[in-house]
Amino acid sequence: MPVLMSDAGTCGVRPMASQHNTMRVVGGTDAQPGSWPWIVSIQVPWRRGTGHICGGTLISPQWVLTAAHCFINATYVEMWRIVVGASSLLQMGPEVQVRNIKRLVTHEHYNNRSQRNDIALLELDQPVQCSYYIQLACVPDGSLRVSELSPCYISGWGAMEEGSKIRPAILQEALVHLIDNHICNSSQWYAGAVRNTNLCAGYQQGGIDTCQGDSGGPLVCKDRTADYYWLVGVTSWGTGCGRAHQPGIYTSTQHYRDWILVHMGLRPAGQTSAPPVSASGPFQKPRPIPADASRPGSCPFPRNKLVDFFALLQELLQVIKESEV
Ligand code: 4AZ
Repeated sequence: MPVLMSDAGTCGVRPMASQHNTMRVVGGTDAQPGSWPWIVSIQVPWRRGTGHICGGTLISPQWVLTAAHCFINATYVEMWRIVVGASSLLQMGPEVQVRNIKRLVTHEHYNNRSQRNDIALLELDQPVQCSYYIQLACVPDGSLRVSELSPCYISGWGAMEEGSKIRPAILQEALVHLIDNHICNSSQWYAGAVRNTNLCAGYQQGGIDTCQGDSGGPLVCKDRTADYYWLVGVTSWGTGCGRAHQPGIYTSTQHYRDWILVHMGLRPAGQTSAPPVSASGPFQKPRPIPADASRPGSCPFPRNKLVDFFALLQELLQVIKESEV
């Protein structure tokens, strides 16, 4: 039998994206349902409104990657809600799956003054089932040349204006540019506060940015050669929102891939990854973080994407056949 995919399934695909033109956050637009199938809303049920406080990203059926600073002074974390597969937080359809947190792992060297190592993992009480609305993001290793990727997108249910207390019901998305850390660290910008474990993304002139409530959520970039997305950043900090020369700062996930694997129990501590040459370089393949072998739930490649692929292949064969006669 021909094997089309590994047991680990897939990551970084947007099964619903063909349904809309791929074309707030500040300066963003409403995302279509299923546009960003790895984003989750982290909610504190006893807070007013939806209780949304941070975003996060599904990286395996039972694990969410988010920001450590979302959990400063957190209490009763096991009662918080993780909402997966949603677009509107006020009208959640049958595609939405809600989980509780079984375990919170914040980075052991997170510093809340410098925001160094602003990264955390959440283990869900039950794995989610992947669907057209729920997919895993791909976490790159150190060999991916992230600065060469584009386009890149931010998304979240955070404030649409700096200082605003109103939160959008519908997920907001925006296109952003990666900005070189040297530029971000110049004197009129962040003057050296941006580390090499950070990414800087947005616009020199401001206007489009993440904001309060977007923290922990994804910064993703499309692979250069194929139709899938890499989770390159976790929304971390910035001065205000949408200000000129003060773009959003993200925790660079590729620097933490080993930390992630160790804390998910998938790699013994101390063992560092030296990816085989075939798996490295800009053409790194999208590898989902493998699911715990003792538990169900990989993310199968979406059927409609395979159907699209075979339809295209058939068309191509037809063209070749016709050009031969
Ligand atoms: C925040 O407070 C926050 N403009 C997140 C992102 C940015 C600023 C603040 C970036 O969670």
